Amino acid sequence: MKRKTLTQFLIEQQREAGTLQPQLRLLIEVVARSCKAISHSISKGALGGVLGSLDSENVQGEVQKKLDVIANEMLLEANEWGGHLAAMASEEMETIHLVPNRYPQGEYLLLFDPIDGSSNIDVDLSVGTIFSVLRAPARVEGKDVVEDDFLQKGEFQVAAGYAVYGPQTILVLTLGAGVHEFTLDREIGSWVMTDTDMKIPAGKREFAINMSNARQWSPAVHRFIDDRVAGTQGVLGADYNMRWTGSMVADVHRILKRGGVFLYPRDVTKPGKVGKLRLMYEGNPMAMLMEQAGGAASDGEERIMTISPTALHQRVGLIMGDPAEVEALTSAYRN
Ligand code: AHM
Ligand code: MG
Repeated sequence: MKRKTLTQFLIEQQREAGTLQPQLRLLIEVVARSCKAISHSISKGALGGVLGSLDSENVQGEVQKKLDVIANEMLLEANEWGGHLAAMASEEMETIHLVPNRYPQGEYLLLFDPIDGSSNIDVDLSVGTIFSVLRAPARVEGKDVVEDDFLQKGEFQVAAGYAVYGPQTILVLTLGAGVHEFTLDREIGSWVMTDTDMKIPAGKREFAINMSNARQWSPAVHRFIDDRVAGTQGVLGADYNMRWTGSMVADVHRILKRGGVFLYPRDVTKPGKVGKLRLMYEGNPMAMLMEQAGGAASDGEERIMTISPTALHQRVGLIMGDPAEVEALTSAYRN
């Protein structure tokens, strides 16, 4: 069977399904091409001089890895000139990056985490790139884009996806009608479709959480995890497995392929009870993918996709994956 490339898939969506705007098609192609270049840089490792940290910190006060900055630059440069974007925002930049005046302005806004799980880079474990696409309301009205234009609920995303740089380099994408997977064929340099209409397998007993944060959990999360750790000796009467990679992209990809639930719950010892992960370029795109794959995503009380954002880098509690598991925990939060 001849497999479809990402380009063929996108052209089909544009021509036959009529569901994909040309600018959005170009945007996805350019992001995918950037992910290819990022994958290439990562795979060179020490030989390419790309490992290690810089002296700088990002807006979240986290030490930047060299690759955080390299990947951020690659995404900015590749996306500036095509005429498909009005502005970009990233985990690595304090404020938004407007497309320079010398280039045409497009209708879309792009948000990304250039390297997610960057603590894994230097030890050769999986990392990834996460992205989210919104419409630029200001462009439609002929105005300049400002940061507030980005503060849209996740349900307004028109596309979302991630690349995972693991044993294989894989791109997972949704345009709002199913989730599709493409594997990078390095010999021909193309993204080739390897899975389509992905659905999270139901009822798989596997959870992902950083157990070392237990002191920061709410009683509901404690109960949820205690029940699963008790296994056959507890109320659930079945054993559960745990996996934690330290890269959300890798954990989410595993959940899409073989089920389970991911948790980075709110830290109840912090004022405002915030989580670690960021809503706009981590929570929202992953929530859209999860829901498109038949899963669910919640902060414990509310669907991630309906949270009204108040800041570009706002943090959020995140519980996502198998809808039955998400419901089991959110109902515990309610009680
Ligand atoms: P990053 O975007 O700065 O790499 O941080 C996000 C990562 C997620 O990929 C992962 O789930 C989490 O941080 C791991 O956190 P921890 O160090 O608590 O295990
Ligand atoms: Mg991240």
